[in-house]
Amino acid sequence: MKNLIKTICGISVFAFILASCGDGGKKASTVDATKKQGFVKCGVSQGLPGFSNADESGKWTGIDVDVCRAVAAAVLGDANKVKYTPLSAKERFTALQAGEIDVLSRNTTWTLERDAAIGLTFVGVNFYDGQGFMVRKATGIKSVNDFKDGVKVCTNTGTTTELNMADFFKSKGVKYEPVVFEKADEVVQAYDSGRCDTYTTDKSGLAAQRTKLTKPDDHVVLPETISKEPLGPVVRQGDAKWEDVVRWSLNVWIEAEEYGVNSGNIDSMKESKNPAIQRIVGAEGTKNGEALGLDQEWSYRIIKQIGNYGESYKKNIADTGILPDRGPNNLWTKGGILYVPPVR
Ligand SMILES: N[C@@H](CCC(=O)N[C@@H](CS)C(=O)NCC(=O)O)C(=O)O
Repeated sequence: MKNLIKTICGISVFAFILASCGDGGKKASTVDATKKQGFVKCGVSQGLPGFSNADESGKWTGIDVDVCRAVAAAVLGDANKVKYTPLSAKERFTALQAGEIDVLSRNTTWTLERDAAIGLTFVGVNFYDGQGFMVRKATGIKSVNDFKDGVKVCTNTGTTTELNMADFFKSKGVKYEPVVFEKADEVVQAYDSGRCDTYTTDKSGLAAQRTKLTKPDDHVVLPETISKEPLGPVVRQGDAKWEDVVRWSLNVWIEAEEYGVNSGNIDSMKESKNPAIQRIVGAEGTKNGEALGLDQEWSYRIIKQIGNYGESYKKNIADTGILPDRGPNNLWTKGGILYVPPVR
């Protein structure tokens, strides 16, 4: 009997949760909470140059940081109104589930399990990546096919990297020795000090972390890519209004580049006769802000204060020498795969 009551209670609690969250969450209110607290609660990495990285004064920059800045510009009118919480790969999802942060923008791969089974929602992709391997040039290793039994592999725990690495070596029939750490800097140090034969993570991560090695030029990233790592911002499931705000802040940032709207020309673009551009800049009579529950200037502020996606890429990733070539992260109109739904 006791058990039966427990079960019934269990179900009713579950049903209650479903009833309150299962309507698509239009009434949940991270947008309102954000306005009240006056800043966006943004989860970032513990330091990954080009993506999310703090300088000595504590100023965060990077293409992942710019996603949170865009949301702050849209919702609060000021891209600087962001509180950053640095998180390891292992901590990041619990922090979002627990409400410690409201958006996770931290080189995080969109996978089925993360999207469907842990109460989270991926809103899009801000960087298309794939997993690679870095080795010391002196090893003479030129390809992943050169790895032999006993190869020591350094990486981060709580990542897709760990899983892909296991799949990869299994499929090759190579016995490998994983050397895993929670903090990325521990991985860098271990690899730099020679504890591992290779360092594996997203290729963007390898390019960024290579800059931290004692002698970056002594190392090379192998040509093969062993996985798909679409990286993008994540929110909690069940708050569709917030999800939409984050998704369309990301989309307009990318679409602005497609239509040649940037931080330098946006004021003159307000006079454009092209309806697509009028929608992107929030010109007179456009209704996108209203649809999102924001004002008409939400997208204007994103582009004016942060610039478009291309400007962010150039500043954070190309000009810093991390990945000068845009590769797949170029617009679909320029040979890449960046393609966002239309802002209309
Ligand atoms: N994209 C992969 C890997 C993400 C990841 O955490 N990579 C490490 C190595 S680049 C990292 O970001 N470290 C930075 C940090 O922990 O602050 C995932 O989502 O699981």
